[in-house]
Amino acid sequence: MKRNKTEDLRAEFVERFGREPDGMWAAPGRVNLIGEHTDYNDGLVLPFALPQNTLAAASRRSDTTLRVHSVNAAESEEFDLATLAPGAHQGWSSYVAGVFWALHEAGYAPAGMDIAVYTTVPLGAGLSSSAALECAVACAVAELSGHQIAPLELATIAQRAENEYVGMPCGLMDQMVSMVAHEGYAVLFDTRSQQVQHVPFAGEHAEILVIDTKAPHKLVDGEYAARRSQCEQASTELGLASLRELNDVAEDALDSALFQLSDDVLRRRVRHVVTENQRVLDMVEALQTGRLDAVGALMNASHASLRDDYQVTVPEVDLAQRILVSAGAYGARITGGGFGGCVIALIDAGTGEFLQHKVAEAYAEAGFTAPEHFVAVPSSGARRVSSARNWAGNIEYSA
Ligand code: GAF
Repeated sequence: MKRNKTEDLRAEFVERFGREPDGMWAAPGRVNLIGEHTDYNDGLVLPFALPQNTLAAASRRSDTTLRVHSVNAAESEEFDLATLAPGAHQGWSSYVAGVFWALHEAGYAPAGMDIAVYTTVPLGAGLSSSAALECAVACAVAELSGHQIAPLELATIAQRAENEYVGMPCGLMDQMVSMVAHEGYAVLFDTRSQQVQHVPFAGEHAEILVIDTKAPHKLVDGEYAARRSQCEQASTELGLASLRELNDVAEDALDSALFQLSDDVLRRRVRHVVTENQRVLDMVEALQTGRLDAVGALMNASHASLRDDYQVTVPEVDLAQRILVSAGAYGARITGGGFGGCVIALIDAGTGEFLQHKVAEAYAEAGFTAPEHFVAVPSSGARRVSSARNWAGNIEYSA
């Protein structure tokens, strides 16, 4: 029988916990095509799910103990569900425990559980490995505890785990795309109305190349929180419920808002958020009409805005973006929260190796760590990948 990662995780689960898992769930990481730092401003985002995902194998227990094992970290932890408290501990297991805590806070009683997790989402690369972990665990725990929870609510519970238990004030984009994505589609998510539209992504001629810059992630959480509070301060100064309101009114509303603001940093942040929301809408239209040049131009404009106004790029990221565009990509931009992480580029299918080679050359010349790369294919959201009755047979599972 050919082994694959689900079978490996099952074997690891059996070795750790001495019994079969009741089931296994998968939830993906993501790239964001456009709409960056808009999700905590009631704005628009357009991510798609990666084929790389986190698997959670789980079995229900009859007590209130939570035992978790991470294959990637080669570590195990044990908690009593009755004593979970935000901020009590850190590291990968806080994302797992946080989901139990947030489910409880939302009025759902999670059962005690044995869980083993394994991920193929690159860690710390801005591809949303945290949300993938939260969502895989949330699906497992909800189902095994006997709760039917709609994807939007489960995504919100996962976000609450990250916001309040882990202490990272993220928006809802990453959890939402991880829960609801469809293969071949990007997810247009309006974080204000909470409406989702599935937008077909590209065709056979174009693809998304992901360059993992390997730039050391420094100050990520602190700088992210600072951006978020600057946006809140700007909204307060402008008397708005959120910056999204500036997209609802006449075009010159942005100019007059910028004029009213007290300092230049706030002006830059607001200009980024408002123009980025418009770029999301323009991107959807460009995709729907197959105008790859227009898609590329919007990616470049988003990158410039994130570099100059939102100030979340680093030299490795800017270099990769420049090289990709000058070597033939339609457009390129940083994806995710920033301060390192990945750059994505819209490219002609089959040109990825050539383009990544150009970036690697430039990195070597600049003395940067060698980057990694892959072509991202829009993939499915969270799902159960196996059922208990499959475990005994010679069935191959795929995640
Ligand atoms: C991180 C956050 F988790 C998201 O909510 C989003 O704000 C993103 O940064 C920036 O667009 O991935």
